[in-house]
Amino acid sequence: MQIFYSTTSPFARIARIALAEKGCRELSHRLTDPWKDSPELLLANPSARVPTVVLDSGLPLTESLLIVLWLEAKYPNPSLLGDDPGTVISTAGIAMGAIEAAAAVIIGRKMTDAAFDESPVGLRRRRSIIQAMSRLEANPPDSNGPLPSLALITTVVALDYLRFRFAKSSWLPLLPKLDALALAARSRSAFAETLPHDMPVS
Ligand SMILES: N[C@@H](CCC(=O)N[C@@H](CS)C(=O)NCC(=O)O)C(=O)O
Repeated sequence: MQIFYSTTSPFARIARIALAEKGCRELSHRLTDPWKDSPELLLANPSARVPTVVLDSGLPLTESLLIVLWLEAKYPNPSLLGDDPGTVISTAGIAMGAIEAAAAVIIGRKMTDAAFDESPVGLRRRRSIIQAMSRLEANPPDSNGPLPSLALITTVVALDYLRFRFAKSSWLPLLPKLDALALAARSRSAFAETLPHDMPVS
Protein backbone atom coordinates (compact mmCIF):
# COMPACT_ATOMS: atom_id res chain seq x y z
CA MET A 1 0.00 0.00 0.00
CA GLN A 2 1.21 3.53 -0.75
CA ILE A 3 0.24 6.95 0.49
CA PHE A 4 0.94 10.17 -1.37
CA TYR A 5 1.31 12.91 1.21
CA SER A 6 2.89 16.28 1.83
CA THR A 7 4.43 17.42 5.12
CA THR A 8 2.16 20.46 5.27
CA SER A 9 -1.24 18.94 4.48
CA PRO A 10 -3.59 18.57 7.46
CA PHE A 11 -5.78 16.24 5.40
CA ALA A 12 -2.85 13.96 4.65
CA ARG A 13 -1.89 14.07 8.35
CA ILE A 14 -5.34 12.80 9.35
CA ALA A 15 -4.96 9.83 7.01
CA ARG A 16 -1.37 9.16 8.09
CA ILE A 17 -2.29 9.20 11.79
CA ALA A 18 -5.34 6.98 11.23
CA LEU A 19 -3.33 4.47 9.17
CA ALA A 20 -0.56 4.33 11.77
CA GLU A 21 -2.96 4.03 14.71
CA LYS A 22 -4.78 1.18 12.96
CA GLY A 23 -1.45 -0.59 12.65
CA CYS A 24 -0.94 -0.37 8.87
CA ARG A 25 2.80 -0.87 8.84
CA GLU A 26 3.25 -2.08 5.23
CA LEU A 27 2.94 1.41 3.87
CA SER A 28 5.20 3.11 1.39
CA HIS A 29 5.27 6.88 2.01
CA ARG A 30 5.41 8.95 -1.19
CA LEU A 31 6.35 12.52 -0.32
CA THR A 32 4.70 14.56 -3.06
CA ASP A 33 3.97 18.24 -3.61
CA PRO A 34 0.42 18.08 -5.01
CA TRP A 35 0.83 21.48 -6.67
CA LYS A 36 3.55 20.09 -8.92
CA ASP A 37 1.16 17.67 -10.65
CA SER A 38 3.15 14.47 -10.31
CA PRO A 39 1.93 12.13 -13.09
CA GLU A 40 1.68 9.23 -10.62
CA LEU A 41 -0.51 11.24 -8.27
CA LEU A 42 -2.66 12.49 -11.15
CA LEU A 43 -3.12 8.93 -12.37
CA ALA A 44 -4.31 7.79 -8.94
CA ASN A 45 -6.35 10.89 -8.14
CA PRO A 46 -7.95 13.01 -10.87
CA SER A 47 -7.90 15.95 -8.47
CA ALA A 48 -4.13 15.48 -7.86
CA ARG A 49 -4.56 16.03 -4.13
CA VAL A 50 -3.05 14.52 -1.04
CA PRO A 51 -3.78 12.29 0.76
CA THR A 52 -4.15 9.58 -1.87
CA VAL A 53 -3.76 5.94 -0.87
CA VAL A 54 -3.13 3.27 -3.48
CA LEU A 55 -3.94 -0.25 -2.30
CA ASP A 56 -1.77 -3.22 -3.31
CA SER A 57 -4.53 -4.13 -5.79
CA GLY A 58 -3.99 -0.75 -7.46
CA LEU A 59 -7.30 0.65 -6.21
CA PRO A 60 -6.90 4.31 -5.26
CA LEU A 61 -8.58 5.80 -2.19
CA THR A 62 -8.91 9.56 -1.91
CA GLU A 63 -10.32 12.09 0.57
CA SER A 64 -9.04 11.95 4.14
CA LEU A 65 -12.29 10.98 5.82
CA LEU A 66 -13.10 8.35 3.15
CA ILE A 67 -9.71 6.80 3.83
CA VAL A 68 -10.70 6.68 7.52
CA LEU A 69 -14.05 5.17 6.49
CA TRP A 70 -12.24 2.46 4.52
CA LEU A 71 -9.97 1.78 7.51
CA GLU A 72 -12.97 1.45 9.81
CA ALA A 73 -14.65 -0.97 7.40
CA LYS A 74 -11.51 -3.04 6.91
CA TYR A 75 -10.19 -2.98 10.49
CA PRO A 76 -13.18 -2.24 12.73
CA ASN A 77 -11.53 -3.03 16.06
CA PRO A 78 -10.45 -1.02 17.91
CA SER A 79 -12.48 1.75 16.33
CA LEU A 80 -11.47 5.36 15.80
CA LEU A 81 -15.07 6.23 16.65
CA GLY A 82 -14.78 5.19 20.31
CA ASP A 83 -17.75 4.28 22.52
CA ASP A 84 -19.87 7.22 21.42
CA PRO A 85 -19.64 7.51 17.62
CA GLY A 86 -22.24 10.28 17.43
CA THR A 87 -20.29 12.62 19.70
CA VAL A 88 -16.98 11.70 18.04
CA ILE A 89 -18.32 12.40 14.53
CA SER A 90 -20.02 15.61 15.64
CA THR A 91 -16.81 16.91 17.24
CA ALA A 92 -14.72 15.81 14.25
CA GLY A 93 -17.09 17.81 12.04
CA ILE A 94 -16.30 20.98 13.99
CA ALA A 95 -12.56 20.35 13.71
CA MET A 96 -12.85 19.58 9.98
CA GLY A 97 -14.63 22.92 9.51
CA ALA A 98 -11.62 24.69 11.05
CA ILE A 99 -9.18 22.69 8.92
CA GLU A 100 -11.12 23.37 5.70
CA ALA A 101 -11.33 27.08 6.55
CA ALA A 102 -7.60 27.32 7.36
CA ALA A 103 -6.66 25.48 4.16
CA ALA A 104 -9.01 27.78 2.19
CA VAL A 105 -7.13 30.83 3.51
CA ILE A 106 -3.78 29.35 2.49
CA ILE A 107 -5.13 28.52 -0.99
CA GLY A 108 -6.76 31.96 -1.18
CA ARG A 109 -3.34 33.50 -0.65
CA LYS A 110 -2.08 31.55 -3.66
CA MET A 111 -4.72 33.33 -5.75
CA THR A 112 -4.63 36.87 -4.38
CA ASP A 113 -1.62 37.00 -1.98
CA ALA A 114 -2.05 37.91 1.73
CA ALA A 115 -4.84 40.39 0.87
CA PHE A 116 -7.15 37.37 0.77
CA ASP A 117 -7.02 37.18 4.58
CA GLU A 118 -8.89 40.48 4.99
CA SER A 119 -11.27 39.98 2.05
CA PRO A 120 -14.95 39.22 2.84
CA VAL A 121 -14.44 35.50 2.14
CA GLY A 122 -11.12 35.45 4.02
CA LEU A 123 -12.74 37.05 7.08
CA ARG A 124 -15.60 34.57 6.88
CA ARG A 125 -13.11 31.69 6.91
CA ARG A 126 -11.30 33.34 9.84
CA ARG A 127 -14.58 33.51 11.73
CA SER A 128 -15.13 29.78 11.06
CA ILE A 129 -11.72 29.03 12.55
CA ILE A 130 -12.32 31.19 15.64
CA GLN A 131 -15.80 29.79 16.25
CA ALA A 132 -14.81 26.18 15.71
CA MET A 133 -11.69 26.32 17.85
CA SER A 134 -13.51 28.17 20.64
CA ARG A 135 -16.16 25.46 20.71
CA LEU A 136 -13.54 22.73 20.82
CA GLU A 137 -11.70 24.57 23.61
CA ALA A 138 -14.96 24.76 25.60
CA ASN A 139 -15.64 21.06 25.04
CA PRO A 140 -12.42 19.25 24.12
CA PRO A 141 -12.58 15.68 22.83
CA ASP A 142 -12.00 12.80 25.17
CA SER A 143 -8.47 11.46 25.09
CA ASN A 144 -9.18 8.10 26.77
CA GLY A 145 -9.67 4.80 24.95
CA PRO A 146 -7.44 2.24 23.28
CA LEU A 147 -6.99 4.44 20.18
CA PRO A 148 -7.22 8.20 19.77
CA SER A 149 -10.69 8.94 18.43
CA LEU A 150 -11.34 10.65 15.10
CA ALA A 151 -12.47 13.65 17.19
CA LEU A 152 -9.10 13.79 18.94
CA ILE A 153 -7.14 13.26 15.71
CA THR A 154 -8.95 16.00 13.79
CA THR A 155 -8.86 18.44 16.73
CA VAL A 156 -5.11 18.00 17.25
CA VAL A 157 -4.48 18.20 13.49
CA ALA A 158 -6.51 21.44 13.36
CA LEU A 159 -4.65 22.98 16.29
CA ASP A 160 -1.16 22.03 15.07
CA TYR A 161 -2.00 23.27 11.56
CA LEU A 162 -3.16 26.63 12.89
CA ARG A 163 -0.02 26.98 15.03
CA PHE A 164 2.05 26.10 11.92
CA ARG A 165 0.31 28.37 9.40
CA PHE A 166 -0.95 31.23 11.59
CA ALA A 167 1.74 31.39 14.28
CA LYS A 168 1.90 35.18 14.27
CA SER A 169 -1.83 35.84 14.00
CA SER A 170 -3.27 37.93 16.81
CA TRP A 171 -6.86 36.99 15.97
CA LEU A 172 -6.59 33.39 17.16
CA PRO A 173 -8.18 32.99 20.63
CA LEU A 174 -6.21 31.52 23.51
CA LEU A 175 -6.60 27.74 23.40
CA PRO A 176 -4.81 26.41 26.50
CA LYS A 177 -6.79 23.15 26.78
CA LEU A 178 -6.27 22.32 23.12
CA ASP A 179 -2.57 23.21 23.32
CA ALA A 180 -2.24 20.77 26.25
CA LEU A 181 -4.16 18.10 24.33
CA ALA A 182 -1.91 18.51 21.27
CA LEU A 183 1.23 18.37 23.39
CA ALA A 184 0.05 15.19 25.11
CA ALA A 185 -0.84 13.60 21.76
CA ARG A 186 2.80 13.91 20.69
CA SER A 187 3.67 11.08 23.08
CA ARG A 188 2.22 8.85 20.35
CA SER A 189 4.55 8.31 17.41
CA ALA A 190 1.70 8.65 14.89
CA PHE A 191 1.29 12.27 15.99
CA ALA A 192 4.95 13.11 16.71
CA GLU A 193 6.19 11.82 13.35
CA THR A 194 3.60 13.74 11.34
CA LEU A 195 3.89 17.22 12.86
CA PRO A 196 3.49 19.77 10.05
CA HIS A 197 6.61 21.36 8.59
CA ASP A 198 7.61 23.00 5.33
CA MET A 199 8.21 20.71 2.38
CA PRO A 200 11.87 20.03 1.66
CA VAL A 201 13.12 22.11 -1.27
CA SER A 202 13.42 19.88 -4.32
N1 LIG B 1 -11.17 17.05 0.93
C1 LIG B 1 -9.83 16.59 0.71
C2 LIG B 1 -8.89 17.80 0.69
C3 LIG B 1 -7.48 17.42 0.23
C4 LIG B 1 -6.68 18.67 -0.11
O1 LIG B 1 -7.24 19.74 -0.39
N2 LIG B 1 -5.35 18.50 -0.11
C5 LIG B 1 -4.50 19.61 -0.51
C6 LIG B 1 -3.27 19.68 0.40
S1 LIG B 1 -3.72 20.34 1.98
C7 LIG B 1 -4.04 19.42 -1.92
O2 LIG B 1 -3.63 18.34 -2.28
N3 LIG B 1 -4.13 20.50 -2.70
C8 LIG B 1 -3.72 20.53 -4.09
C9 LIG B 1 -4.79 21.13 -4.96
O3 LIG B 1 -5.82 21.58 -4.43
O4 LIG B 1 -4.61 21.16 -6.16
C10 LIG B 1 -9.44 15.58 1.81
O5 LIG B 1 -10.13 15.57 2.85
O6 LIG B 1 -8.52 14.78 1.61
